[in-house]
Amino acid sequence: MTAEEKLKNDTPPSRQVLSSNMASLFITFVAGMIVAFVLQIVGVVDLSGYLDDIVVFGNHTEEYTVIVTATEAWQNSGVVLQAGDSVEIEYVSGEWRSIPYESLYGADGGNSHVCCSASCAEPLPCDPKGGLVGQIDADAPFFVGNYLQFTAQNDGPLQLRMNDIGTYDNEGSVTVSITVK
Ligand SMILES: [Ca+2]
Repeated sequence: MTAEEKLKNDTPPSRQVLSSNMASLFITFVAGMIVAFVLQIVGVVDLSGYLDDIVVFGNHTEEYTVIVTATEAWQNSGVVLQAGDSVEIEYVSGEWRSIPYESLYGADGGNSHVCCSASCAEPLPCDPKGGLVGQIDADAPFFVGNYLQFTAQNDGPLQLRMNDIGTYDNEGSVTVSITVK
């Protein structure tokens, strides 16, 4: 009898079963993590931009809480809209700024610079650089600020960002609530 066989014989059956179940659970857990990771890599789900508090009500109203960071360009909110959806985006909390040393402000952009000339590269040059802007898929961007209600004109993922191109020197983040009916 090898040492391994002896160990197995010496181990009570109940412990062998427990050990087997634990191994199955662990393998299932690891497999689940791998699937979630792969889905994130291929863009089927975006786990980075939003919290896990998605609530679905009986009347098909969905609420999402999303964090938008100042230092990244367009961020997938994780909310996929369909044409005809009634959408509300509301600033909840958080502060950010589009350049160092200016005062922090919320999603309305405070008194941040408005560029508004032919050379400007912001998504919406005639709105404050520090304001929250949105976009469905790669369509025309729109200003969100502290609150926006609109009807989606086309299908696609809702994307959000600060209305600033030079994101490298930005700071902070804002949290918004998104309601889709
Ligand atoms: Ca900036």
